[in-house]
Formats: sequence, structure tokens, C-alpha cells
Amino acid sequence: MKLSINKRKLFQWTLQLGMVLLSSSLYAQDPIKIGFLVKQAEEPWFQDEWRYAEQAAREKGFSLIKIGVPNGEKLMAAIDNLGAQKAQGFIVCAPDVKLGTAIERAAKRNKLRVFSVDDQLQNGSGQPIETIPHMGISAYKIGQQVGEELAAEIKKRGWNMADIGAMRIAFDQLPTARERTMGAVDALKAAGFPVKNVIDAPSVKSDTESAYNAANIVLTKQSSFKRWIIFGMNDEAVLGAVRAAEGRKLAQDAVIAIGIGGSKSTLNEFAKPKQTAFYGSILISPKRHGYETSLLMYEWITANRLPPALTLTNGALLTRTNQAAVREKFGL
Ligand code: FCA
Repeated sequence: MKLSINKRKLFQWTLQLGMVLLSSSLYAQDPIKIGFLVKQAEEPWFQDEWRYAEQAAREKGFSLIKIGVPNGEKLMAAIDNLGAQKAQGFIVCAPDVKLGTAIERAAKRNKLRVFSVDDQLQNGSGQPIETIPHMGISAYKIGQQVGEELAAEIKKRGWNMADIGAMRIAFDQLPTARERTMGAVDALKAAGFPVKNVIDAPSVKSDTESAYNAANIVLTKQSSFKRWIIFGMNDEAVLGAVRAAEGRKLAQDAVIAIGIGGSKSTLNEFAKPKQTAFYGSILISPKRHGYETSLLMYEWITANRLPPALTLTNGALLTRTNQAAVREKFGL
């Protein structure tokens, strides 16, 4: 009698143990799914980031879920969607950095790890959220590079700084955009450029069309300047201003423009048979921002290794003449 109770217990225990083992092995086999959410999916930079993230997905065998999130509503829906798909984490470049706290909350609610890329998220008081790992460009330093290269090109052409207008395509609500362009202003000042000639062209959105409109207003108001230098947060902004200048017959011999990015927007410009006013771009690395962030997220999920709190990446001047060598150096 006693023996049969023990037998029954033994059977129950075995059954329970089996169930635990089964469920933990199922858990271990849960497919790894990582979201990669970007604010402007149509922009070549973000296309490149996705392409390099896909490389990481292929190498490690996880699924990459790419979602364009042009506004807050789409972003929140995307996070809930990742939760429903049982993803384990996501990388995000948000359409508005002020959504930081809401993003952090939505991630927690959906049991998702979150890692920001390009644009660092802010809390309600406008401070960077340091609990969310971030990879961005070293914005101020890269801006300084833009300013230094513009000054060097002015010198090469023998232009008089006092006669040149400097157009800053401004998108100041985005901290990285302001840091980049202010870095350029500071470097120009340090090179002796008269600060009163620096004119802001405030852009409503961060795309080429808005920059084009902003630049047109400045060129109309400041028509006394016959020569210009142009800089902004990225290639798309700078190209908008270059097109506006061309519309006023200010071309390569009257304008020096340097962007930031160096992706397809730059390469298309360099591929034109005739050099345009778009002299160069500070190349930044979509490989680091796409491939490396994805790998770091993968390791966070699979090995519980937290990504570094803050990674800032570098840039290098890309021109028509050095493009192949510089891109190769960046592993692109
Ligand atoms: C921001 C810009 C992009 C790119 C990226 C590194 O998100 O909008 O164009 O420059 O930073």
C-alpha cells in the first residue's frame, strides 16, 4: 500500500519534471526577434542601417523586424506589435526624441529591451535618458570637421571670408542637429570667419524639401552675398539648400556645401558628370549604427550582456576624389 503511494508520487514528480524541462527547452528555442524602428525609412542613411542590421541577422540567425515610424502614433503601435510578436528587443531612431519616456514605458510593458540609435532619447525635462543604451555620432566634433573643411576650401579658392554668407540649415529641436551645426559655426569662427555672416535657415522638418524652402527664404533676404558656404545636420538638408542656390544661378563656382552622412544621397551627387556645389560630406558609419547595434542587442538578449551606455562614432571627409578609399576604410 505504502509502496503504491510512493510510486504515484514518483510518477507525479517525473511528470512535473518533464513539464518543466519541456517548457524551458521551448523557451530556449523561442526564436530571437529584434525590431529596428526608424523615423525616416525613405532616407538612404536609414536604408543603409537596415541593410547592415540584416547582415547581423543573417550571421546570427535572428529575425529582424524593420518598421518605419514617421510619427509617435506609428511608433507606439510598432512597439506593441513587436510585443505581440514576442520579440525580445528593439533598436530605435524615434521621430521625436521627446517621446523617450513613453518609449521606455511601452518597452517595459511589452517586455522589450530598447537601444536607441542616432538620436538620443530624452525624458520629460529634456535630459538624455541614460538608462537606455545609445549609439550616436560624435555630433559636435563632426560638425567641427565640417567647419574646418569649409574654411580650408575657402582658403584654397582664395575667397575673402568677409564677402561670404554662411548658411546654417537649422533643425534645432533635435539636439544632435543643433550640436552638429553649432560645431561647424564654432570651427568657422576659430578659422577667422566673421560670425555676423552666419545666417540661420530654420527648417520645419528634417528633409530636403524643408531645407530647400528654408534656404530660398535666406537667399532672397540676403541677396547681397554672391558667395555662400552651406552646412546642416545631414546630406539631405544640405542638398536642399544646394538645389535652392542652383535655382538662383549660384552653382559650384559660388557655393561650397558640405553635408554629413556620405550615403547614397552623396554618392548620387558625386556620380553627376559635372561637379556641383556639394563639395563633400563627412562620412559616418551606417555599418556601426546598423550592424553593431544589432549585434549588441543580440548579445543582450542571448547572453544578458548589456550594451555600453553610450557609444559615439566618428566621421571622415568624403569627396569626389577620395570616396572609394575612405568608404573602404570604413568597411563600406
Ligand atoms: C539623424 C539624422 C540622420 C543621420 C543620423 C545619424 O537621425 O536625421 O540623417 O544623420 O542622425
